Amino acid sequence: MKRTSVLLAAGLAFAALPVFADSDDPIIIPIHNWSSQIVMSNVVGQIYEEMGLNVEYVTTDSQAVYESVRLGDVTLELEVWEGAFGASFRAALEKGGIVDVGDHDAVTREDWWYPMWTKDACPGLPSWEALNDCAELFATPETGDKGRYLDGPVDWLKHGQERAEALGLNFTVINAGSAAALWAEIAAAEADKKPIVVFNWTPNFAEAVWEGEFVEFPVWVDGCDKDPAVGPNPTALYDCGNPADGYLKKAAWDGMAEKWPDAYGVLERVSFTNAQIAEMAKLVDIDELEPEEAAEQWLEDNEDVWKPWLGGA
Ligand code: TMO
Repeated sequence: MKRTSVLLAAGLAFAALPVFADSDDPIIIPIHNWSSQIVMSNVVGQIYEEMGLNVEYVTTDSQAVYESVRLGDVTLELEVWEGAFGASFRAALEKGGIVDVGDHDAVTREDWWYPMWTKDACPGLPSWEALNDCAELFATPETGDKGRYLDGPVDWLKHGQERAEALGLNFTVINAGSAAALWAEIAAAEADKKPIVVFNWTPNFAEAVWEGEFVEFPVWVDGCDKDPAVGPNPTALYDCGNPADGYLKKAAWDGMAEKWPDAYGVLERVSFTNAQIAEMAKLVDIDELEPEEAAEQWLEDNEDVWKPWLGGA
């Protein structure tokens, strides 16, 4: 409809040619279950609203979202973390309908992590082999004589137990129900400095609260999740850590650039740093703002960062 009006206008007089206007249809932004993604989605959504565009937020599964973007059911994804979502993103790219809108400045890591007091009990850390030698320190009634590893919610990482098996780890992988359960686990262990190993990531607010380190697993090599020959165990998949310097990408439905050209231009220019993303998480997880308020606050404090992204829009 907007195309037609442009073509009609062009036929009448070039001077009257309207700029390609973004559609009035809502830009649909998916929301997941960790704070920085929710705040960042609201930040970009509020920028779009400032531009006069319509925005709708939908809560979706963080793996299935790549299929939703590909089909145009949601318009974009602001936090494609390589460790957790690289495989789903690559699979969607192969099928078509989704585009890589480039990288944030941020460098990411998502993996097994321990608060520093754990190292006092298991001094060979951060090596995964040393962790394995200490497995009994992490045993709980729930895991018997095996160590307990508290992984993230099931939608983040799909192959924790397979990795444990591929590397012969004496650990049982338990999935947390929420990000909050991970923070509660660390906080509870802190009082008596109980050794724990949990899923964590960077950038995140947690690094400003608890000193800690990632476990060093065999280095991630592309294909580790597809080809058993890749990684130290020649007969198993998932025998590598997640990327230690992973990307954080933006993705969009491949119809977005045509339907909302200004919004797409902004999305191309959007790029958050590690510090900015950690701050977004902090506004919710420590300062306890609602995500919408956190986004308002962030926009207010960072005009010099985001105003240039508007470009000519
Ligand atoms: C997807 N996450 C950033 C929570 O690892």
